[in-house]
Amino acid sequence: MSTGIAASELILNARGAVYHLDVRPEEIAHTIITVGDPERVQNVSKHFDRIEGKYQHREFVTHTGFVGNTRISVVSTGIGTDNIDIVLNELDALVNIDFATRQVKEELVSLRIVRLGTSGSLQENIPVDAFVASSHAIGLDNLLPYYTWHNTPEELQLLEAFRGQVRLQPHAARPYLFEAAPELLERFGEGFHTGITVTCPGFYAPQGRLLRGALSHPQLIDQLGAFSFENRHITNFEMETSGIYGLGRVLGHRCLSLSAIVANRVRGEFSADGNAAVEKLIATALPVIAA
Ligand code: R1P
Ligand code: URA
Repeated sequence: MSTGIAASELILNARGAVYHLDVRPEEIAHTIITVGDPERVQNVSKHFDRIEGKYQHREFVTHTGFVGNTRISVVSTGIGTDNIDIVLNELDALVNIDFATRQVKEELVSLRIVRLGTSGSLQENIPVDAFVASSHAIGLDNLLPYYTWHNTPEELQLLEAFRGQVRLQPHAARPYLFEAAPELLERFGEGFHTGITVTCPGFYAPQGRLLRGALSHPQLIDQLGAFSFENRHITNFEMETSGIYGLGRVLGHRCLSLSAIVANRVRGEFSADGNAAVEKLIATALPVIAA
């Protein structure tokens, strides 16, 4: 029998927990909520009927508990798809690799992963404090090109339209696209705008924001907002969704990203109370996720 995945690849600490998350297999649920801000973890878990365990290492805070009979873990990812690479791989390892033998299990678990985050709107009619459910994610970041994956014909058509309408600088990353898990997306019709979310590799110039310096692509916000293909539009942008949807596809997990809009980039407005909008998103989404 092989010795399994090497110590340098699947890194376990003295507690037998996975390297960055510091969580052991029995400590993680199969329904996962991800949030960017570590402080937001307690804002989700305070709605749990029972908290079973709390774990923390670096910016990765995990609370596992129950809403009714549904066991849920809420995990903070920090900002960006580079952190999503760590969180999605370690969540997958926790359920799909036997830590004793270091072998991939024969029966694989498909996690349900829902991001509850904040985002900037690219449409005048999607105001601050509104909610968006991401039907698709387009990645302008550089994470997924390090993996291989399969797209559906519909995804490839939409991606082709995007590449035709939004011309990025030649040295920028090549955009990629994935759809949400349909069975999760369909639960969030009422009270949510639905559309394509663009994931950017930064908050300032990669989202067309300029405090000082100069933008290489000053038309970015206009071009993203004007994109249209078969009545599909880009609603918003943020910094994690493409990595979650993309690694979800690679590893066989079902993913959805929900956002509270805190900035409207067309109107130049920012929410007067973004924390209240996020709190409302959590209170709205959690019972639906747990159902
Ligand atoms: C930027 O301010 C951060 O906010 C958004 C972006 O994706 C990025 O992580 O999400 P979170 O509020 O979930 O962190
Ligand atoms: N998060 C982002 O990434 N962008 C915004 O404009 C607001 C929140």
